[in-house]
Amino acid sequence: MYDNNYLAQALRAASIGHDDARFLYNHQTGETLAYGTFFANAERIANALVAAGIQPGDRIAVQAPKTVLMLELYVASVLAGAVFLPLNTGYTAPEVAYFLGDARPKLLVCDPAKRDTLIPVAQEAKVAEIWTIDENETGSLRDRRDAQEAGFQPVTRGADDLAAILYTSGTTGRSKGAMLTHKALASNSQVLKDYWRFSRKDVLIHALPIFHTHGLFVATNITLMAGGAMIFLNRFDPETVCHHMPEATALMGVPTFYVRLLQMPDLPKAAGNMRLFVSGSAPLLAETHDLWREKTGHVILERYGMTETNMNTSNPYDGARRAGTVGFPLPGVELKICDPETGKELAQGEIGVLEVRGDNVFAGYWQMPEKTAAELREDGFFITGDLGLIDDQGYVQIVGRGKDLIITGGYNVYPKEVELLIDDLPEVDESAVIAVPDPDFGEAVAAIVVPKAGENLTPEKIKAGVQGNLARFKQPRYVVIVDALPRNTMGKVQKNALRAEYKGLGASPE
Ligand code: MLC
Ligand code: AMP
Repeated sequence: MYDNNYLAQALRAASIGHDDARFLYNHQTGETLAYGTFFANAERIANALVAAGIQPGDRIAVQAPKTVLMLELYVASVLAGAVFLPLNTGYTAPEVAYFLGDARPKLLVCDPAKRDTLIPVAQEAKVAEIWTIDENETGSLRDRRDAQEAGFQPVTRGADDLAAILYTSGTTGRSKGAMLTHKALASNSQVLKDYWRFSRKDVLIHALPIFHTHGLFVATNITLMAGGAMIFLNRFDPETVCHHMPEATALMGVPTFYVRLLQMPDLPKAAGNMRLFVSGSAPLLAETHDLWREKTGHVILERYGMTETNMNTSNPYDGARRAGTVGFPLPGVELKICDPETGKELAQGEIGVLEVRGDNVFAGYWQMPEKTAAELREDGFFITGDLGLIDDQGYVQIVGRGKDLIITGGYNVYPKEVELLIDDLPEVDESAVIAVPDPDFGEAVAAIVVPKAGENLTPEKIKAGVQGNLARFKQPRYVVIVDALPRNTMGKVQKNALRAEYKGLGASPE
């Protein structure tokens, strides 16, 4: 089935002959969806896409709340040979304008509540079709799906064809679209399914957003490829997750999930029958790892990945899962530690930049050949920008980041993007945006701002000034007004000095 479409075939193989098996329990509606219905719905949507003129290779942008319909749209997009482009629901209209202008999708599917704001943005980017995801708006994705028959002959797609573009922020402030092929997605999920022993018996609690690698390509693809089931929550809520644990087997989350779950009195009892807890997208503190083991008897399995590469390393299923490490390179992934200046491979134990190569690695940045050439070597190794080492037992440890990046609750924020907006405010001379430790989100965004001479600048003015242009998670949680920024002899702002000076900000009340 779906034999001529590389990824669709991989996603469907395990459920052929099991159409009545449960794919998903929808916590929001209380409904259960069988595999057969899920794929029939995806086929209906694929028919609707083709009827609307979507051609192979066309981009389909989606900024919509987490619903099963969005998952069906993802699979429909694969079946129709289109390129799926999910967008963080937190992005403001100016941020969406950039993505649409860059990717030039033919269709935008959006939240009905955002339709009026997004129409002019989409028109500006010459997006041909704008559909709301659901609700009784005429022309919603749901209406179009329901007007179609199931049954769809997939568009032929091979290993190297694009299945998705995921935007990831860049150090210059301009986001880059990582182009992900059918093979990159299918091969990585296949490896993870086997490495983490996912099977038909598994029931995964799905509480992650589905516009990023973790929730879409790791959690969803693995479940589909194992023929397992998901308990699908529209957002993370520790109480609801605990409530569902007794009927589940696995959870995938960012470290903030585990920090918050540890505060639940019911956790030790609820976690009893679970078999696997996976953490990734940001560093898991050894303290959280240890507390989790103490309270639940389970050892969290930490893995390391990126939008550009999907998953690269994982702690073992059977062997020791070591706190503060991200385990071993996955089967099929080559990983080396290189000198940041020369790119030469370093000796075991030395700290350098992680470079990875394998089927999992992306095909380049959308319409950015220079950026692609700068980060993806001709021999196929991708320069991750993460700093780490391989210890004497082969475990990879991430010790820092060569790139100026903040990860807050699993979301990435590139300081440059925030600095550019703050610097544009009329009262501001300059700014530096840094990460400060945060007990809940791991890191929080802090802006250190120098006002223009004579200006009466307050933190509130800065926060209000960036609000309309930046997703909430990128907005500075802390703003400090200073007379000058520390600089080295070359005139470069010393962010390390700022990070040291303001490291206590996240511990004090806002
Ligand atoms: C929400 N807020 C955040 C935030 N999430 N601020 C900073 N960082 C975040 N991650 C804001 C809210 O808008 C709100 O603002 C305030 O913080 C408190 O919100 P909350 O109710 O506590 O947040 P909640 O909705 O519970 O969300 C927290 C979260 C969520 C951790 C559940 O952020 C989340 O699901 N993160 C997962 C991200 C993810 O999937 N990353 C994977 C990327 S893929 P206000 O103003 O209203 O108070 C990747 C590759 C890989 O990295 O390796 O996996
Ligand atoms: P993204 O661009 O959203 O895909 O984020 C990828 C980045 O998240 C990586 O480059 C790492 O810096 C970070 N990351 C992902 N998993 C881990 C982990 N387990 N430990 C430390 N950092 C991680």
